[in-house]
Amino acid sequence: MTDAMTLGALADPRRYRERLELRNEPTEKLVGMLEGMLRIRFAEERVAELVEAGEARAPCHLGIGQEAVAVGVSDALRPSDRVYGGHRSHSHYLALGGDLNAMMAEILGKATGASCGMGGSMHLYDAEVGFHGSVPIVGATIPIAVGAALAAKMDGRGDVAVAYFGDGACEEGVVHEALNFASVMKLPIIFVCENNLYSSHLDISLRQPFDSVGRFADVHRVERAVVDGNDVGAVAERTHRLVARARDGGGPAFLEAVTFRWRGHVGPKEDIDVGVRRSPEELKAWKERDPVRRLVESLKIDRKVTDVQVSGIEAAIRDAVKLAVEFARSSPYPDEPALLDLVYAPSRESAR
Ligand SMILES: Cc1ncc(C[n+]2csc(CCOP(=O)(O)OP(=O)(O)O)c2C)c(N)n1
Repeated sequence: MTDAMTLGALADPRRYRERLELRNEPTEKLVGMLEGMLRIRFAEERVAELVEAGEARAPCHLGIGQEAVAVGVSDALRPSDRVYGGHRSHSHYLALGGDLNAMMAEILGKATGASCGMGGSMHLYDAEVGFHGSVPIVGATIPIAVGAALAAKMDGRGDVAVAYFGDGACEEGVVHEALNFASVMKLPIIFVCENNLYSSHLDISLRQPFDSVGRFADVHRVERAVVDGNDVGAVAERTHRLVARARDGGGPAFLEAVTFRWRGHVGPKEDIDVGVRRSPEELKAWKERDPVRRLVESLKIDRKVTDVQVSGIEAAIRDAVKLAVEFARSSPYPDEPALLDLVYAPSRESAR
């Protein structure tokens, strides 16, 4: 058993709780990251309430607690990059600047939603910000992201593709095919694995001989990095390096961000009575490694961002979330013809 196989202290929720090392990042940028994480957290907390109230009826997989990964990764991206997600992708979409109104409307099944109300929480899409889609089938967007990386390489403009997935997805063969192909073709893609130590209700120790899934990158000669996924600055710093390398023709990379989701696999509850080995103590410990709290406390100490400023940011984001829900509620459901009209892209003839 080597260090390359195991996450060690990174998987221990009693570690890595200290305030963040903010390096020389400008305060403005760090506050932007805080806003990004709060936007995701408050939006998802509201989604949880809508699910509990029976108003949101599509299955919703919440990533509360994992916000630093998407926000850190997105810091290194530009709108012409091509990003793909999965079933737990509210954060990936929002961190790129995905439209909050369109997300809430999609979750409520409305025609103004990101997928015209046809897909729900797991079918988000906003090509303008570089989010080219999420689907529920575990691992399914990874080969599509590899194809997008091949296209980006052929276009020659230095764009990259990003595939987000979880540790459970690494148990799908397609991940290994994708890593192999990306390596052989030296594609500009970053495989971002949010290792939250669970697949559905199963702890990783019951599914894998080792807890670091980044080890799969090694065998395909793909550059690999492991990072504390609850440290937004560390995620951003690592991603910047890997993205710069990929833009420069250096080939693919695998970023394993270690984190934890506070809610159950699907739905609003914490599921401490469902998960195998998911205990109240473990969850409590992970909540203390909260990526939002760590950044707020660090900002307050190092940059003299005041409580009043933080409260102002929180209030503005809560307002935006409230307005998004109102927008979604007041939007119409898709009309009947949309059921067939939206199945295929328009033909060239009808698009003319
Ligand atoms: C191909 C396929 N197999 C199984 C499922 C059921 N399923 C949905 S999410 C999930 C767990 C995925 O775990 P992970 O990839 O670690 O992501 P996380 O849920 O932790 O974010 C499973 C088994 C599915 N949607 N698709």
